[in-house]
Order: sequence, then structure tokens, then C-alpha cells
Amino acid sequence: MSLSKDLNERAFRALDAFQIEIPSWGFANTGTRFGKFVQAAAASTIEEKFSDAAQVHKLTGSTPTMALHVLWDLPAGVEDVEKVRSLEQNHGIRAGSINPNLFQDQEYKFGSLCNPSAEIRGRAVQHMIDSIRIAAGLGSRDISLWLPDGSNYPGTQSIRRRVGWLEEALQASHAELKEGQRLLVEYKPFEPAFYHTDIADWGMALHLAKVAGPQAKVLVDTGHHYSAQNIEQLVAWLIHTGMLGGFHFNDRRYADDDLTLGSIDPYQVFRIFHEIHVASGEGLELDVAFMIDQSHNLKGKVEAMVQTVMSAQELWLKSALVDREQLAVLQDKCELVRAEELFRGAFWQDVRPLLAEWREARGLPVDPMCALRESGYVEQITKERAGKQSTGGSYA
Ligand code: RM4
Ligand code: MN
Ligand code: MN
Repeated sequence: MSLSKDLNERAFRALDAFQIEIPSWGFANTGTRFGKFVQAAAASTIEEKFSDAAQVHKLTGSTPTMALHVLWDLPAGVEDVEKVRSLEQNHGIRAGSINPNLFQDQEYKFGSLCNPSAEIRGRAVQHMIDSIRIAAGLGSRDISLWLPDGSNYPGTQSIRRRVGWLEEALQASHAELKEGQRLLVEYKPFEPAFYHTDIADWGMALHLAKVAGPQAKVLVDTGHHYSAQNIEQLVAWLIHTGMLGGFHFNDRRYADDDLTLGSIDPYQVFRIFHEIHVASGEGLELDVAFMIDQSHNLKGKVEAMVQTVMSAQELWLKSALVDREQLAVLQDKCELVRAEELFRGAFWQDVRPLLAEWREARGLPVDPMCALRESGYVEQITKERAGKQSTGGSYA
């Protein structure tokens, strides 16, 4: 087989296998804690979010599912399931992971699943159970739990008692999971709590997932680490322990900035993807959900999402093209510079022509961004949605 034919086949196989979930809240008006800059084209209803998601999938071919946030997207809870099912049909997009929302109600001021009040903890657990039922009604596999709980001042809460409450709450939630469903436990070092966060890092998430039960795994949000953290290393550990459930991709410079994937440090995404390729190349059974968790505060929403998916495809492809056999040989011989050059070389390879070939072969627009502009979709929604200016359906 010629070298280029072999390369094409590897590339096509990698791209065919790559899917990434997009978040409904990425299409809505979002902001910072200082306010929102409202965009006329932003989605303010779940119908509009489905419509935008369908557009992204049509252009990229890689985003068949959309993550939903319970309070923002299904305010009536399980009763909204039917409506979402018909939207799935109409738009050809399936509901993806279901995200419980334990951070908006006033009663969660001092915590939800970790609140010192047993009554409030009970209501939070009930919300978890409702979210699991919503997921079951929609045929969604994953319930992605991000818990905002924590405290702001030393001495004001018992850190250890809260761990115990959390273990109980997660066990009670896990007990409601249907077969095949998963509970993904997300962690984050700070914000909204600024002294201690109840699930602050991957070690805590790993422990809690293990205590919760066999259907619980860890969710790695790339923006939820301190700057010096080696994310691919903890990813390798989670793979090794069979506890990696999925990712929330975004990029950051300082904190949980939710910037476009790969916009600040594309090499990091490449290194994370490489760990996945190595493990699947070794025949490990991986079941990892790739999801985007971004809010586009200043960029146009649909445009930003298409750009994100394109970046993800490029980085996924670059990392798929690492000559892993040769790399393993060099690693064993401790040929440091040659190993690093091989690795780095794959990163610097321009894979865009290969991606264009794949897109053409799959009947997708060769240049999705240009196709978006030519489609007139953004102008159309700008006109249709102008005047609505809703700021619901997302945070800040
Ligand atoms: C959190 C966390 C969650 C996301 C919310 C909107 O920081 O990343 O996954 O659902 O933001
Ligand atoms: Mn997240
Ligand atoms: Mn976040």
C-alpha cells in the first residue's frame, strides 16, 4: 500500500470515529459575572438551540448530540421530555448528556448535595433523580454532575461532614440509574466557592465515583485545573484505572474561562487526545464522551461552535497520525530527542488538506466556515430572533 493511501485511510478512520457533543448553553446569551453582551442571533428557546445545533452538525458532520441543562432547557422537568423528543425528530439532533442544575435555586446558597440541612440535601438528591429520569426518557446515557458546592471562609463549614453527605447523595443517585446509564462526576478547584470546593480535583472525583457505584466515572473539564496541572497525566491515570468517563473541552488562560478549544494551548488538546489514541491502539475498551463546554461571550455563537469543532477535528487527526509504534520503540530506548521530535512533528503537521479530503468524501462542505457564511443562516436567525433578547437559558 502506498504511503499516502495508508495515511488517508488512517485519517479517514480517525475522523469517521470522532464525534463531539455540543452544549445547548453555547448558543444562548452568556456572560461573565459582570453582565451579558446580548447578541441578536443568540438562541433563547430550546427550539432555537436545536436549530443551531443542527446547523453545526450539517456543516461539520461530527456533532449528532447536544448536551442539555435541566433548568435552562427542561424547566418543567420530566414533563418536557416529549417536547424534546419531537425536537430531536424535527432537527435530526439527539439529546446528549443531561446536566442537573444545582446552582441556581436560592435555597442552594450554602450548598445543595452538601448543604448542612438534610431537607435541602434531600431536595437536591430529588433533582438528581429527576435528571436521571429525564435522561432515561430521552434515551440519554450520561448524567453529568457538576457540583458548585463549597464555602467561602475557613472554619465556616465542616469539610469532612460534607464529604459524607456527598457520598450518601451520590449513592442514592446512583441507585436510580438504569442499566447502561452513567453518572459522570465533574470537579473544579474554585468558583463559585472561593475557599473550599466540595469536589475540587480529580482525586476527589475519583473517590466519589468509586463510592457512588460501578456506573459512575470521572468527567474532566479541561478548564477546571490550576495552571500548572499536567492534564494528560491525570487522563492517563483515569484511563489506567478504568475511571475516565468523558471530557468537557474548552480552553483557558487564567481560570474557568470557557474559551474556544485549542485557542490558547492547542498542544495540550493534542497531548490529551494522544493518550486516548494510545489506549485504544492497545485495545483498551474505552468509553469516553467528548463534549464541549464553552460559552461564547463575544464571538458569534454558531460561528464559534463551528470553529471549535473544526479545531477539535484538526487536533484529533494530528494526534491520530502519531507513529505510535515507532514512538514506543524510541521511548524504550530512551531516545529522548527523537521521541520528542516524532511527537512534536505530528503536532506541527498541517492536516487541513487531509480534513478537506475527508469532508469532500463524506459529502460535507470542504470549508465549513465559508459554507456557514454562504448559507445565510446567521443573517436569517439574526432577523428572526432580533427583539427577543432573552438572557435566560444559560449562566451569568
Ligand atoms: C460549570 C461546569 C459545568 C457547566 C456549567 C455551565 O463551570 O463546567 O460543567 O455545566 O459551568
Ligand atoms: Mn464543565
Ligand atoms: Mn466550567
